[in-house]
Amino acid sequence: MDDYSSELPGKLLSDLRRAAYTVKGAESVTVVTHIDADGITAGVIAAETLRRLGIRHTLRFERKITEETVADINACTDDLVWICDLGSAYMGQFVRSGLVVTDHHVPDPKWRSGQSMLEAFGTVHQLNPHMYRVSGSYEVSGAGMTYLLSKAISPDNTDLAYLAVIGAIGDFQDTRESKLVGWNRIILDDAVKAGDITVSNGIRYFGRGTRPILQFLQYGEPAVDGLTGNVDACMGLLQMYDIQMYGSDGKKRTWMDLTDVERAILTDELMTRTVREEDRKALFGELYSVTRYDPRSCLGDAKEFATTLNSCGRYDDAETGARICEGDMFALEDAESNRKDHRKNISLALAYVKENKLLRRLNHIQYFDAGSAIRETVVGIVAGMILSSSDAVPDMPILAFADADDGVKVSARAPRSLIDRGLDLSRIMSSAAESVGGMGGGHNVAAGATIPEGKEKVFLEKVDELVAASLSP
Ligand SMILES: [Mn+2]
Repeated sequence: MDDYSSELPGKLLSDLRRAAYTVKGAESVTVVTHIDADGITAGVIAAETLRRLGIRHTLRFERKITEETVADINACTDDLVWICDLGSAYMGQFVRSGLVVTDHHVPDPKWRSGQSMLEAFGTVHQLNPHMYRVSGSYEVSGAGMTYLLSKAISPDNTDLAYLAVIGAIGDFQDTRESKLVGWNRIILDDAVKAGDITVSNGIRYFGRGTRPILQFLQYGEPAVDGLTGNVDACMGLLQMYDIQMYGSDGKKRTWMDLTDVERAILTDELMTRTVREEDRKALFGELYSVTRYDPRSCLGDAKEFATTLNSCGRYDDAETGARICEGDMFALEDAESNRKDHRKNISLALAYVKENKLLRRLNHIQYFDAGSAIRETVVGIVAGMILSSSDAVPDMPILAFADADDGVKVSARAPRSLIDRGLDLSRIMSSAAESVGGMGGGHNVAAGATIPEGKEKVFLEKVDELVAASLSP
C-alpha cells in the first residue's frame, strides 16, 4: 500500500547484531538520553533492556549535547556509554572505546569519512537511519532505533515496542502521512502483536478521550472553516444534531463518549467543511491507543501520552516521564502539574509575542526575539504556533531567540511547502551557527542552534542568505 520498505535492510540487521554483542558484553553501562518524549521512551527502553540482561546501569537525561557532556562521556569509566536520541551530530568529538549511539538526527558528516578504527574494533556503533538512506524525520525516531537494538539483543523485548511508538509520535513522525510509515510501521506491528497498541481510523484532533466535545471541536487542528475557534458555531453544530454535551452522569462528554452514529455525523461534517486536500489528509487518519491505560486518561492515547512526557521534559522533570513509562502511577500527579504549567506558559508566551508585536521580517525569513520573557524550552513550540497563525507569512521559515544559560538559543521551524522545495533547516542552522562560533542542527522542518550573545544579527543575515540560496532555482 505504501512505498516504504516493510522489511529492515540486511545491513542494518548485521549492524544491530554487532552492537547487540557489544552491549551484552558490557558489565556497566551509562545510558545518556534526550529529555523529550522520544528521548525518555528511548532511555526507558535501553534501561529496561539492560535490567533484563542483569547489567549494572544508570540513566541520565540531557537537554542537549554540550562540550561538558562530550567530556563526561569521554571520561565515563563504565564499560559502555549508550546514547539515545542524541549523539550522531557529535560523533567526531567522542574519543572513547565502548560507545553505542541509537539516534535519528543528522549525523556528523566529518565523522563518516574518518570512521573507522574504533568501529573496526567493534567498540563504537552508530545506528542511525540516515546511514541506510531512511528518513529520520518520519520513518524512525530515536526511540525506534533504540528499540530495534533492544529487539536485536532479545526477541522477548517486543513488549517495549509500544514505547517506541509513543516516542515516534512525540517527534511528530505520524503527521506527514497521518499514520506511521517506514520502520515505524514495523515497530508498530510489533506493538500491535504484543497487544500494547490498537490502531483505529478517525478524526486526528487532540484529546479524544480527555477534552470535552465542545473544546475538542473548538481547538482542533487543522482548522475547519467556520468552526475552529468559534464556540457558538461548535455549539450550534452539536445542537443541530441534538448531540448532548453532558452525559447522563452529569459529566462533560468527550469524543470517545459519543455514540458511533454521533461520531460518524460529526466526522462527516468536519470532512465536508474541509476543502484543502492537505487539511483533509491531516484531519482524518490513524489513531493509536495504548491498551494498558484507561482510554479516558492522558495515557490512553499515544499522542497524549507523548505530550505528557514532553511536558515533563520541558520542565526539567524527565525522570517523572521515565517513571510514567515504567508504570508508576504516582508519577502522573507530578506530570499533571507539569502539563498545566506547560499550557499556561505557552498561551502566555503567544500573547507576549503578539501584544509586543515582536515578529520581524528579513527578505526570506521571519523571526522574533523573546529575550528572557519566554523559556528556552517552549520557544520552539511558540515559534511553530506563530508560523501557523495569521500573524506570520505562511511560506517563510520562522526563527525565535531566547536567552539560555550558555548563550542564545535559536529555534527554527519551516513550512512543509519549503521542505518540498528542498529547504533543509538542519543544514542551514548548523552552518549559520558555525559561522558565528555556535552549534546547530536538527531536522529539515525543525532545527535549533545555540549562538554566542550579541551575534543574533549576523546570524540572521547568514540564515537569510542560506535560505535564499537553497530556494533559488
Ligand atoms: Mn527524537
